[in-house]
Amino acid sequence: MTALLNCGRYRLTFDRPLVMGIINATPDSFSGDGIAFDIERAVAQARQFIADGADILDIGGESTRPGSDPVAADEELRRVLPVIEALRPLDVPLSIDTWKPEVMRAAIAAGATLVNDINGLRAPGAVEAVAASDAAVCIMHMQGTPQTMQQDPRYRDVCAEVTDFLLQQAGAAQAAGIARDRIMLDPGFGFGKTSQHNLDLLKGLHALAGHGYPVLAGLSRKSVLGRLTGRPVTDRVAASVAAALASIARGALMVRVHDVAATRDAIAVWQVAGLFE
Ligand code: HH2
Repeated sequence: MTALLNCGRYRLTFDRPLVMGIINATPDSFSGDGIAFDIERAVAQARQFIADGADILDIGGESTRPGSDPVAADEELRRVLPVIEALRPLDVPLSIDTWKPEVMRAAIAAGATLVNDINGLRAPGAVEAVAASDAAVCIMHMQGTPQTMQQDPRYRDVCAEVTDFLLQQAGAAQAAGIARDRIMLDPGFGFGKTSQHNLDLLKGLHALAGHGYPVLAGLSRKSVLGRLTGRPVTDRVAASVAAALASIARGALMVRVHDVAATRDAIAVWQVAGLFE
């Protein structure tokens, strides 16, 4: 049976791996791709991503790189709402990357149909904000907060702990009225994890995918790839594409990427070789 995700007026079917293109409406994202307050550039980037084969666009107004401070909800809204409004006519599913219920609600009202929550629906009111809509949700695992998460993260068994958390949050979401076919899970590569934790999660991704929820993987340009290759963030496209393919091989149905064209090309070759069944 083909997995699917109901995102408001869109129904995403995973008969092939889907690609989420990242639009960072921020001044300070870790990979240097932030385009805060430049709507024309956001629209141009979105059009290019769609032409390159993106299935969904993820719009974020708060950098969550290690050590970053949260931004106030009204500032985040000032960054993301004009972008959502400008991209809505492009008729591609839009995701809002936020953990704040007020941003979720306003973004959904403006046209977002997926809530991508790095905080895993833990903020008070977050579950209710999604439940009150017909949007889908991506529940991500993070240990700690972006300010502190890379200060000596520890796990007994990283795969088991991440999976337990995600299944518990997915259960709570369903109890609040969010149907199972509106839920996607993400282990949160780089969020409160050492390089070894990230690699253990990548190798163990099949176990998480085996629970029946679509899994999203976001390794694009992340520091674990810098550590593996010795390359700076500006020079990690090849490693990011390989990481996307590796996560698909391990069961991810969607990859969150900065480099849509390169990722799509690689997936196309991967598919004709019969590597995605
Ligand atoms: N990673 C980032 C942000 N949001 N959401 C999900 N579901 N999964 C991820 O792995 C993930 C995410 C960090 O990447 P980016 O948005 O490029 O950086 P920044 O937070 O600095 O804007």
